[in-house]
Amino acid sequence: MRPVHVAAAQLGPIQKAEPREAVVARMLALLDAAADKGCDLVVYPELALTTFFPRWYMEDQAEVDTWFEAEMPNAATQPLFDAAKAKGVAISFGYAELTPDGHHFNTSILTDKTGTIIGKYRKVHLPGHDEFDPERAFQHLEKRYFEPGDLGFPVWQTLGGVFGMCICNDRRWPETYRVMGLQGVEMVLLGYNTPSVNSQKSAEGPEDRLFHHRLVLQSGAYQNATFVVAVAKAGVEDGHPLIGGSVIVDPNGKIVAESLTEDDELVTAVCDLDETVFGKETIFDFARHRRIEHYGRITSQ
Ligand code: CDT
Repeated sequence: MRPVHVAAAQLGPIQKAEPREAVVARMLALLDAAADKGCDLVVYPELALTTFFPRWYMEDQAEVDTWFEAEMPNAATQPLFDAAKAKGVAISFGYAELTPDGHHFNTSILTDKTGTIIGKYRKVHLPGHDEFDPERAFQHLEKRYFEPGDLGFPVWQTLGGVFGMCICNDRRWPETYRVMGLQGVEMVLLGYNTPSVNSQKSAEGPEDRLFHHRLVLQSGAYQNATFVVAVAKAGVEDGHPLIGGSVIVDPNGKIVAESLTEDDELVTAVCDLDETVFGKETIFDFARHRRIEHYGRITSQ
């Protein structure tokens, strides 16, 4: 048995005016509750510290940069790292990263149980558009504010297993899971901010959105024999609804725990990483069964 007691720490909405310190206080409350339950790892959403700012069109780069973190930890988030260390709980969360040389990424980090950052991932699949689009019901300007991640899809050995990260739209792409699967990933951590309606297709509402969300997580988990922990920022941010549906998925593709609300909520499960072994050694033994001579098109176009 290699049990990892994991908490998906769903966050309810964060309004544009809500300061990072107030959000961190909410994250600390979830961390405390998770520690009280005996969790080893707490996973928070994508862009956990602020509202989902890519819905807002901005021309002034100085204004854009106010949504980014130039250091991690920083003054606002240090209490989270301190609490993680004090409680002996590993954490993972997403934020907008401004690098010392001026690059902008949609990033997530993973710490060990001492609050030390051991892993960083930068979102590869950036959805949306880079100019104001009057045809859309609302904007989704990730391609304007972020560069595609430059770190690939690494995995990290920690908590007795192999962990990977991806962010929101990445979860819709089979390549995301497979690149980590090929490195033996046993638990994929991901946060998301998914609008409840499609800005270009009003008929696609929350039911469809939640269906596609579960579909990709469950298939990604099954096809790569890995746990997947998917954590929402949910609810209505300044009039813009985001789906909930935070889930923990096992290596059979089954949902073992799911959120019930669109508010701050803890979803927990004890995941035995040894449950990944059967799939990895049988139907998804990649070394024995994959036929890479037929897959060239995947990376050549
Ligand atoms: N944050 C994020 O990646 N959201 C996307 C919305 C896609 S619609 C432009 C998602 O895949 O959920």
